[in-house]
Amino acid sequence: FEASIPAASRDLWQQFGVTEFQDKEAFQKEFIRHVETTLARSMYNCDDLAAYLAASQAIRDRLIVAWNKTQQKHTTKDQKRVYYLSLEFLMGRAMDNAMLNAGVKDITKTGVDDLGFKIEDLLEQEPDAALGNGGLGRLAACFVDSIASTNYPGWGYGLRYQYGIFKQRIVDGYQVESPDYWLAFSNPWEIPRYEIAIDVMFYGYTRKYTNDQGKTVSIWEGGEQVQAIAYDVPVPGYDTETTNNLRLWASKPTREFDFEKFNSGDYESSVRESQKAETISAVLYPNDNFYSGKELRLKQQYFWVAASLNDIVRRFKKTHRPWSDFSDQIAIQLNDTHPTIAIVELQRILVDMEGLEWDAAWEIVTSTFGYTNHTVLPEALEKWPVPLFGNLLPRHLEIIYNINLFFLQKVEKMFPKDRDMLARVSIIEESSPQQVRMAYLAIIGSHKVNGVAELHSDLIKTTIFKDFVAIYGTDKFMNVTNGITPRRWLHQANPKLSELIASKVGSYSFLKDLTLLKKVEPFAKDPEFIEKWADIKKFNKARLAALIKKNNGIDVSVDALFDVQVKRIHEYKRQQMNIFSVIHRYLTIKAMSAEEKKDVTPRVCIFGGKSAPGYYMAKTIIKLINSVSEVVNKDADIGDLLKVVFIADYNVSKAEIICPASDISQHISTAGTEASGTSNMKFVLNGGLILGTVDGANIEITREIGEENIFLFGHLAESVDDLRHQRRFNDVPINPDLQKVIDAIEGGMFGDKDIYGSLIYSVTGNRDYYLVSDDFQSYLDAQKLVDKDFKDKTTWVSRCITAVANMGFFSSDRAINEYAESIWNIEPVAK
Ligand code: Z57
Repeated sequence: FEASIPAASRDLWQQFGVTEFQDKEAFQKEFIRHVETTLARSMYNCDDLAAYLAASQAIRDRLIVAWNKTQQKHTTKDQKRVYYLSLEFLMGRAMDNAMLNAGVKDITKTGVDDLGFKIEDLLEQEPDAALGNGGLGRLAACFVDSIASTNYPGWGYGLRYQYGIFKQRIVDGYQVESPDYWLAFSNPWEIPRYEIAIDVMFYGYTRKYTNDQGKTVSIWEGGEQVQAIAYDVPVPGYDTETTNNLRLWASKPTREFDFEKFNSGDYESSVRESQKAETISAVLYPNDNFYSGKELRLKQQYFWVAASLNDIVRRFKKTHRPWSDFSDQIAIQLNDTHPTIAIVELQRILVDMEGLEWDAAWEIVTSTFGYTNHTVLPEALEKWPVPLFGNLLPRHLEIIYNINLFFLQKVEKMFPKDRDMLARVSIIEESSPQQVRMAYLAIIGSHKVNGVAELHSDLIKTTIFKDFVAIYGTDKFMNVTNGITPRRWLHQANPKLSELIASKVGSYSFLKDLTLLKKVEPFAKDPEFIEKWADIKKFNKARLAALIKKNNGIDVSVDALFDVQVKRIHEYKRQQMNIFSVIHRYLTIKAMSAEEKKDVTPRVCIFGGKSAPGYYMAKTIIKLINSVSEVVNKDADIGDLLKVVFIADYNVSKAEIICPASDISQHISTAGTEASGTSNMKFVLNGGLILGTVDGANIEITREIGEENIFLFGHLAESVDDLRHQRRFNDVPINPDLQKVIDAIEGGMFGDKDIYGSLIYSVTGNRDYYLVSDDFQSYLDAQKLVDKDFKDKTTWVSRCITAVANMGFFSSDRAINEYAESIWNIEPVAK
């Protein structure tokens, strides 16, 4: 490598090499140095923000040293690597995680303490890195943590959005969005790599010409160029030196922007044009489980994919291996269809730029990619209009037509008698305009396709991808059940519970091998242990109660049952059903005598979650929750028997407070609609029980923890089609308890009834697509059982302990090991 130091000077480099701080004093020295130099402040003007920035700079230095060592080692060992392509990485805060994983939590805590700060206050200063919407983005964050913690060589590739998911405020009961400019006070957790600048083209046209071998080839002449600048985020593994890389791309104008205008004297408009380049990576699209075919979104996808592939190919070419080695060195995982254009881009690089034959190139492509599907909801499946696609990426569209042609020829040979098959599986949907079906392209271009929980993986094989199973056989389709990182979601979020568990396991080894939780199972019957467990739950509930008091001004009792539903607001997740049942509870309590009220289990119903800004129905649900909260909380007849709280701006760092504080959390999607869910895992791991439907990972959680430790209700996935049909074409009466709730809303109990017209119609009309009415009775029955069981505190806590003891399977380390073995074919890097 040209820039490496001559042998004669290397001793000196080694002698003065950076060392990581090993004790409190060394940390404090670094801290003060950063306050006084990096921040140009002093002990006379160092507030919590400056102290957070200085501490994070000191920790960042450590991460960078480890990052360098890891990258050097991985380059030398030259093993196969995985690249995880995700448009979302919902990382949350970095500092606490970095301290924990690097094993410097104690020395930094006491270190800042001596200097006049509280570590908790400093941690609070950090804005969340909220570069994601919900489950899919958080899964990617847990996965990079696990890839590092299990010592696999792997990078994440994503976009460095300047604006993360919007901030949510509640004004007059309604959601109001404001921009999340998370980079305002600089970001110590990234390393800008201005020298890694990759040109990315858009638009233009393709030109055919005859090459040296007399072959007619097509070449893309781009019309617009932007630059991708790399920003590297170190991802430290837990209790290991391995520090992997998350490379996020930012868009910048190219140096030679619009020279013609520039030279013709139109300076201002030339600069204005060039600034447009920066909008590509400016903002995260705020939709979860919903596709909206905006050109800028496709631009983001190609920009990020082109930069990442260019980077990957460049790294591969430095090894001087033959192209046939490509997939022995590189695995690329597609997180949903968002990066599917990578399949086409790699084929283009190999054929158009590197001169490989089509078939040889296609073999490399298909053995490199794996595709993870995260949803069966039709409105979430990406389909790009052909005219839009061909205009932005003309050469890619040609290549897609070729891929499709060869694929359909194969299918025709296999199924000569099935006349509709070709139209059904074609990458191009024959609608007007025609559409490119990205999921089909992803399947055809990958060697493995996986769903994210068992039910979901079965469903994709029998519904949306049925024909592809007939074509490729079942081996191509598999399941990898999601998981969560126990570092953040147990130890960081719930240090007291982690400590209690460690006291019985004998060490914190369960944070690396979560199946060791099994060792606490015998203590589910130990009164002393039960009492300690209950105290910790109470402590965590008090922590959440304080947050609620601060944010909502509502007093809640820690003795009440904390009932939590926090997740993106979506009709399929059925927050509307939850709030309807809260109204039912309110009406029931209101009708009770003083004597009857004595039997009521006091409850705090806690909601949280963002609605996509343009999702009218979800916004109406938020408004209803807040209106109910308003009425119920001030009703003197109710007192502490029922409180309703909507926690604004639910995000990763709020989840870290909320998950440890729940007694019951709700995961109540219509059966077959929630691919997996991952917050269900977080809540159980923190000692709460689930009220849920037979859907997604709830099913596997039940299998692991035992059906006596979960409250399941509702119709099964297999009945959903039929129930929808019944309601659509026969006169199915609405559930009478639900009718009472609707009467109350229509009677104006929660303000202007007209606000809720369409919401009410969505469950009473002849549609009720999400089966709220069909499941309502069974839901209320399950709620009743929860109320009853919560009264027996000892048994309740005992069930929670048993549940936690059996959650080992849901570590994202397990999920990553499954991907590594059955899809990526990669090995951990030895010490
Ligand atoms: C998203 O958060 C998920 C799926 C999507 O297709 C999109 Br777009 C966003 C979620 C699923 O809804 C969850 O059920 C799942 O647990 C999560 O992805 C991670 O797999």
